[in-house]
Amino acid sequence: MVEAFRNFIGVRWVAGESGRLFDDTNPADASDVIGRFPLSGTGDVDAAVAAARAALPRWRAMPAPARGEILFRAGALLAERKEIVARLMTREMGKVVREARGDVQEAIDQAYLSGGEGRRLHGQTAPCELPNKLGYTVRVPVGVCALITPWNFPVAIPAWKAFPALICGNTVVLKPAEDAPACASKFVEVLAEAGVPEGVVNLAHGRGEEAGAALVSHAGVDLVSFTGSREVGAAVAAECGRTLKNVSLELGGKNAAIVMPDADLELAADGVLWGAFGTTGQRCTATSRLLAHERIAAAFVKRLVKRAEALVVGNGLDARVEVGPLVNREQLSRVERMVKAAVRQGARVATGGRALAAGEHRRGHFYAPTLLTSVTPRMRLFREEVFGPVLAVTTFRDYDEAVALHNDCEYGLSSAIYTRDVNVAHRAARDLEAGITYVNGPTIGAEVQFPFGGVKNTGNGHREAGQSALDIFSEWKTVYVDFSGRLQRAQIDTARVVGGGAAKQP
Ligand code: UN1
Repeated sequence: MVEAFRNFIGVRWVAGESGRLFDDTNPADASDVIGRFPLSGTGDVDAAVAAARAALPRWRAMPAPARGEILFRAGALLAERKEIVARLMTREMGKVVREARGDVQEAIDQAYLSGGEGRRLHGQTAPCELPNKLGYTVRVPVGVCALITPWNFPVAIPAWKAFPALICGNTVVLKPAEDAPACASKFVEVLAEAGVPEGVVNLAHGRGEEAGAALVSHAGVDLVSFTGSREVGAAVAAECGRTLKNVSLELGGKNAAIVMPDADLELAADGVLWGAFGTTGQRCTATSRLLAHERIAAAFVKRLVKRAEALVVGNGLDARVEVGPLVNREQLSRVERMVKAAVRQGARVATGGRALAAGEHRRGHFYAPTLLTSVTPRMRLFREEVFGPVLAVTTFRDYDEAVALHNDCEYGLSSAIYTRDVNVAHRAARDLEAGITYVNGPTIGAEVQFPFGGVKNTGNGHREAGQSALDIFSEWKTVYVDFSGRLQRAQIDTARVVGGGAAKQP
C-alpha cells in the first residue's frame, strides 16, 4: 500500500478537496513509489491562505526572539532527523546521500542564522532636523507569503525562504515542487513539532499550473517567493505585477568556470568536476560552462575526461555512487535533446553524451557525465541551462576574451576563476557579471550567511539567505517621535532658508 500524504492547513493534515492525487516516484528506480500527494486546487489554496491570514496578527505580535526560539527548535529537530530526511531525499529526487545530508545541513544552518536574527533585525536611526524629535526604523512583516520551491534543494530552499519569512513575522503557504513533496512534508512536520502556532505554516501540494497559479493570483497573498525556471518566473512576476504583490525570483544560471593558464590545474580539475557533476549538474549554481585558456585547454580537458569517466553513476543510496540520476524522464529527455542539438551544430563529445539504461541503470533516469568541446556562443548549449551532468567547453585567448565569453549570457548567478595571479583574480571579481564569484573554488557551495542570487535574468534584484533575505521578507516602517510637546513643522514647511547659499538669500 502506497502512503497517501496530505496538505497541512492551520494545524491539521488534511486531504485535498478533490481527492485527486499524484505519484511521487524514485528517479533511480521508477517502480518505487514514495507516496501519493494531493493535487490541490483553488479550494485548498483558499483554505491555506485563510489559515495564514488568520494567524498573522498573533504571530507578528510575538516578540521576534520568541519566534527565534521556535526556529532554534526546528534546527535541532532537523539535526536529529538529518539521516532519515537525507535518505528520503535521495530516494525521492536522486541526489547522492552525502549531498542530501548537506542539503539538510543547509536548512539547519539557516534555522540558526534566522533564529539569531530574532535578537537582531536591526533598524536604523539618524538625527532629526528639529529639536526634541527622534527618528528610527523597524522591520515589519509583509504579510502572507507564498513560497514556491524547486525539487533540487528540497529542504534547503524551503528553509531559505520559510525561516527568514517567519522570523520577520510573516505567515507562509508552501507549495513545493511535484518532484520532492515528501521532503517538504517532513520539513513542515518539523516546524509544526517545533511549536509554530496554528496557521503560521501551511503546505499545499500540487502542480504549478494549478496550486502554484492559484497562490500567485490569490488576493490574500502579499508576497511570492519563487525559485524555478526563467519562463515560469516571468509569468509569476507578471501576475504579481497585475495584483501588486511583492515578488522575489531566483531563476536560471549558466555558470562558467574560467581556467587561466597559470592556474593550479589539479585544483581546477577538482573544482570543475565537482561543480559540473555534483548533484548530477542539477544545481542553479552548477558549472555548466568551462572557459579554458587555449594553451592549457587540450591537456586540461584530457585530465577532466579521465576523471569524469571514473565517476560512479547510480543509485545515490549506495555510498560508492558519486553521481545520481536525473530527477525525471522529462529532464533526461531535455538533456539528450540539448546534447544532440549541440553535436549537430558542431560540438564534439569528449566523453559521455548518452543515457545509461543497461544493467543497474535500467530502472532510472541516468545520463553519463558528459564533456562537449568546441562549443561556440551561437549554440543553445552555450546559453541555456541544461540542469544535467553536461559541461560545455569553450577556449579563449586572453583574459578579456574570457570575460566577454563569460558575460555573453542572459544569466548571472555564480562564476569561478582559477588563477594564481592576484591581480587577475581581483579583476575577475570586478568584471564577471554574476551574483557570486569564486576565486580558486567551484561555482557551487554558497554559505547561508551570505547573500545568494544573481544578476540579469537570474532574478529580479533580490538576494536570499544572509541578511539580505530580511529585505525580501520585511518592509521598513519609519517612526518619528516628537517629544517637544508642541507643533513643530518640518523643515520643508518652515520659511527658514537652508542650504541655498548666501548669494540666493534676499
Ligand atoms: C540551487 O542550486 O538552487 O551554492 C541552490 C550551492 C548551494 C545552493 C544551490 N548552497 O551550491
